[in-house]
Amino acid sequence: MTLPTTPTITVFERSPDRGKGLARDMRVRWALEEVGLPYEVRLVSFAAMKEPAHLALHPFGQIPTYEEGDLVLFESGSIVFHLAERHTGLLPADANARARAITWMFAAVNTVEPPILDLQTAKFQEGDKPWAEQRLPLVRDRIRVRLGELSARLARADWLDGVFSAGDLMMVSVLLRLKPSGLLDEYPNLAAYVARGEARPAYQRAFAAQLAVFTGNAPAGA
Ligand SMILES: N[C@@H](CCC(=O)N[C@@H](CS)C(=O)NCC(=O)O)C(=O)O
Repeated sequence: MTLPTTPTITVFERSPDRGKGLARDMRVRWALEEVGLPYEVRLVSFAAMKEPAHLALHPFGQIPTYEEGDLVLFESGSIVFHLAERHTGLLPADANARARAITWMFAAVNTVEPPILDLQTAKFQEGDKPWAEQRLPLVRDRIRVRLGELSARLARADWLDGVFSAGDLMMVSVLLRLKPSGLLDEYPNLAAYVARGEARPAYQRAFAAQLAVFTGNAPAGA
């Protein structure tokens, strides 16, 4: 009998968001908690992420990575998809519903996340440029376009396509990055959607685990 291998993920040794749960290991931790899979955590420094040992796992020198036996994955969306495919709880059994949930995963990282990342670039990497003040409102408006469209589609539903899925896990994770900006509050149904995601026990466990790395107060993994 082959015993299942406990997966190992890599996360920031020092969380730049001070444990707010915005780093992308949080999505992977959340997915692991949703499917009830124990995992181990390896902390990496910014310097170590750019060294050969980590670059062998992640060509772009980032976190998270995922190791399970001889399988190595990077890209949070791909890792969540891998977990959702191999365990129950994150993708519906019906083939069409499953395809739609996967579509929402792609929509989260490919359509909704890019303008949100632009805001972070505009604020933190380009905030001192002379044109930064002019660029920020444009970036915010591009986010509003996407939020307006998503808000219209979600309407009064709890989740994007019936039951909670990996599509919601990815979308909520992406939207959470907007919390400090206040933009989410302009769309009450999206703010409530994100709050529903955060209220899930699996999210809470994942959040506590990532916070513990920052505070040093509790076990880092599940
Ligand atoms: N598309 C990648 C993005 C990974 C990423 O940007 N990771 C950040 C942490 S959230 C990182 O490692 N930043 C440090 C760096 O890029 O040097 C994913 O979803 O996993």
